[in-house]
Amino acid sequence: MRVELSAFAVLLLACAATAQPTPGAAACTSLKAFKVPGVALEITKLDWRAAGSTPPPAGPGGAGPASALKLPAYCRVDGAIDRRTGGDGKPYAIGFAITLPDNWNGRFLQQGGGGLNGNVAFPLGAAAAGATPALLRGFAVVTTDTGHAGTGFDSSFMREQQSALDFAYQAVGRVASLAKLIVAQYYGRPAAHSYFAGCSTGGREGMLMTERYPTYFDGVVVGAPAMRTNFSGIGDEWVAVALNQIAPKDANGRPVTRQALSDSDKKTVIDGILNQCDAADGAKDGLVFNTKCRFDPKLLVCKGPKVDGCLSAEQAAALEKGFGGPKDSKGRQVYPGFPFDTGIAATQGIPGHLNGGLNPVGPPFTATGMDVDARAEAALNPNAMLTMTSGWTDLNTFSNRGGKLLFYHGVSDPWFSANDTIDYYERMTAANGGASQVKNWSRLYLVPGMGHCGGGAATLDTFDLLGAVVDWVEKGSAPDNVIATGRAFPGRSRPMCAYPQHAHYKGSGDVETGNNFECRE
Ligand SMILES: [Ca+2]
Repeated sequence: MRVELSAFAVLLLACAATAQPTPGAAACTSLKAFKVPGVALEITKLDWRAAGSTPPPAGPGGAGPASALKLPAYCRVDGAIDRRTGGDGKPYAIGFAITLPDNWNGRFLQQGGGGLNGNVAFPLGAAAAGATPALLRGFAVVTTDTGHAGTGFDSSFMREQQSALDFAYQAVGRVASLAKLIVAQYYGRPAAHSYFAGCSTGGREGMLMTERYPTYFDGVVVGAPAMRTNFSGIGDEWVAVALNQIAPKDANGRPVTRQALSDSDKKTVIDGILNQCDAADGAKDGLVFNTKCRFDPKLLVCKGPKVDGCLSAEQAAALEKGFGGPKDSKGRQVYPGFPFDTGIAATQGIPGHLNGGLNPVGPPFTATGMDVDARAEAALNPNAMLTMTSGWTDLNTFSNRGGKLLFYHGVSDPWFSANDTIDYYERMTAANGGASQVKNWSRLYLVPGMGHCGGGAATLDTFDLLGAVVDWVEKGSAPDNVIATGRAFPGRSRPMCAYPQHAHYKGSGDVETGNNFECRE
């Protein structure tokens, strides 16, 4: 009997061991004692969750289809590095969180932030990951507040020296190093490959990883990077100013930017863009893939009096001026213009420029004039320059060690112009041996109809560039066959073509099917 009991006990233990995933809850708790010599690290919370939980609703920087997701079993570690009292007397620390799935795929992903950060987003890895965020694929995922706590666009932390440096570039590097050590400790071996993916501020951080930390990551996905907000702000306001000059005024005498064109006029413009450019990619499908097509507002000017269905000469001129971007008194382009695309009258998310005037980070743009020289001069203040990632283009350490870099940008993005990312990509290409070399490790994808980092009434904004960069890094398989789909067009697919190519209809076969499109210049 005693023997039978012992056998039973062994069986129970075996069952418990089987039911207990590896590394599991106990391993999660054991990270409490994790220390790195010389690092002021606090582990503030350890939380193991069984499979089937759902992530919290997406907050700033945590974009993704969070609510419908069922997460795998994971250990979440929350922590803080370098807790201190700042030069402004306020408390600071670099907050971070890392999710460590039981069923680990051997990979590490750092998730980029959003806006001015200031919060630790749920480490999910949803950016450019199609329908399956990184955590669900088995990546260990880390996020960080980059060194300050804050909400919205309160930028007061930028006046505290170390906090500004942390937001600008130091915190992401520090968190990357530390997270890799936690991963190695938890699983008993380091991650085989490391990735970074983010959009907007997260895109800027991705660029940092190729420019300032070129040995840290094997693959980086950069979406709509906030690479020089000091200049994009001038570009945004420039469009509003051009429209304000012809806009009706409110009761307080302030121009109402979004009424420079009536709803009917906005439709006329969008229809005009489609009439002039939709078929330039071989298919009249509501998506303008051939961004070389130049929409000309002048072709929409009324032949007689202004009526619905055509534009006044002043409206056409304002569009041309606004979307052409600001130039200084010497004729130098201070910020590229914005492309004419089908999402420029968007009302969802950050409104398109035709519904603009609503400055995303401050009061509405009501000016009817702009001293571009003075603004360009002011943009060069050291604090604003600190966060610029548009200058450094030679990525030889990153590329020579096999790093792969993918960019994506919505053509209808009203905040940061896709043209500015094109400009960086072309300068980066020139600085790294030209297109014949750079195509071996970097690509840029333009997404027609897409707003800032996602969304749009007519766009295919679901695509898996995370999987693409993994395949490129680990299998040497270049991202030539990435497919985009989207809620706006159920059943439709298109290939993602690397700039300067675009998805072009072959001329026969189902126009809904991506297979019937090819990449052409
Ligand atoms: Ca088309």
